[in-house]
Amino acid sequence: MTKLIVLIVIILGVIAIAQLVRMYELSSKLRNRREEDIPNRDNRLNATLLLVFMLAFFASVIYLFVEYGYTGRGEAASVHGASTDWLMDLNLWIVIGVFFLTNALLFGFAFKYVRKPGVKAYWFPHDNRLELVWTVVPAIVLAVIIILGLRSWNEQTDESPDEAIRIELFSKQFDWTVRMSGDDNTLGYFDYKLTNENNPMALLTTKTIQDAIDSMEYSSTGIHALEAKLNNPHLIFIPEDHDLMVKDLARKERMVRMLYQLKARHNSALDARAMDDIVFNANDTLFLCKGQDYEFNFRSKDVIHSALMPHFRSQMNTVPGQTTRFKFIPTITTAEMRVKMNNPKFNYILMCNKICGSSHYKMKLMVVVLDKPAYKKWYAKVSKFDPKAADVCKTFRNIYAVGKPKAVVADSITVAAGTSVDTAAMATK
Ligand SMILES: [Cu+2]
Repeated sequence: MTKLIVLIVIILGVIAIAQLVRMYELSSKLRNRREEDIPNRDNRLNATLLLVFMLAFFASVIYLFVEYGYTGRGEAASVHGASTDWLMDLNLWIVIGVFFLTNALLFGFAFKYVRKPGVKAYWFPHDNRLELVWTVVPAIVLAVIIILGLRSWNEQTDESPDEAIRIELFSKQFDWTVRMSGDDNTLGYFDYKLTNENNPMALLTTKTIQDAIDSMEYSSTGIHALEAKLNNPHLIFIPEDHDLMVKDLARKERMVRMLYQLKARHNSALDARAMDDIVFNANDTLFLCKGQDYEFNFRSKDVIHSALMPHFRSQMNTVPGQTTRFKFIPTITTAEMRVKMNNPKFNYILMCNKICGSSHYKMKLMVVVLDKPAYKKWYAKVSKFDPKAADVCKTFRNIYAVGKPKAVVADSITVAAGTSVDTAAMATK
């Protein structure tokens, strides 16, 4: 009912305005005046109203700055975040200056140069000096902004120092998985061809290659099963199904040849790099240490995602088939930030910032920054092999070395010393 009344009011309003315009036209005709002749009074009124609008516009912008802070970002929680903020502030101050200047000129000129009777407008077609000024000044300003921005981008995506902790953030529809590089601080290699349910991150070791070959050859949908089915004289297939099976078989045979090549080239001494990696459950928390250098490596299994950590002012696309990276040093622990924000429930967050599918909104990860002692305690707990530990549900070692934790650690050390030991194979013997 109210909607109907509102609609009627709007329609009547439009009719009333149309009638007013019509009346104005008729009265102009009666007074023998052409429609395009605008009285001076109207011109002056419009000029004054433009000036009033400018003042109201400026006042509202200033009010918003005062009321909400001029960025609304809050404090940056990383060293790189602080430098990014500095750059953002610089940009913002330039924009604010240009905003006030151009709008003052626009409305000020409209007011100052209002049409006056008897004054003819000055014909001003071209001026080289003016052209030069409004080309060169913005060019210099933009160059400065771009050079500074590029410098800070290079800094944040450049190679990290050796002491930086390497962490991989693995994205897929729709979750994040954290892989820490472990005690050797080297992330183990991976190869997409090794992806299966036991090895969702496709980590590359002697054992995972063999597992992938075995599953390709001997699983219930593997090459041998397919061949047996196709060659079974007692089975009759619909031609379409038969074609599909032949295609599937050809694909799997191609794949297994690539896996055998991978196996032949693989250096088992490198297994240890992957064996000490700590892989958390998908959507488990990312723990960081205050004041520590971090290098994040990003990977995607399916589509392009984007890792946004707003409080650290970091964002990086995760691209299938390519590792991307950035680095930062956290400077404020979660506990400190809670005090600063006066919010005991505050938590840092990592969110996907690319619309990557139907459950994109769910793709986030909690981030916790601890101080050094607390972090050390936490790390000692997660890096120690314990298949039953509730907070490390599924480290890589847990999957591939259940029951033989000590052997793995010992073998890793031997490997590090230079002897070639097949740690993965030993671990599961
Ligand atoms: Cu996503």
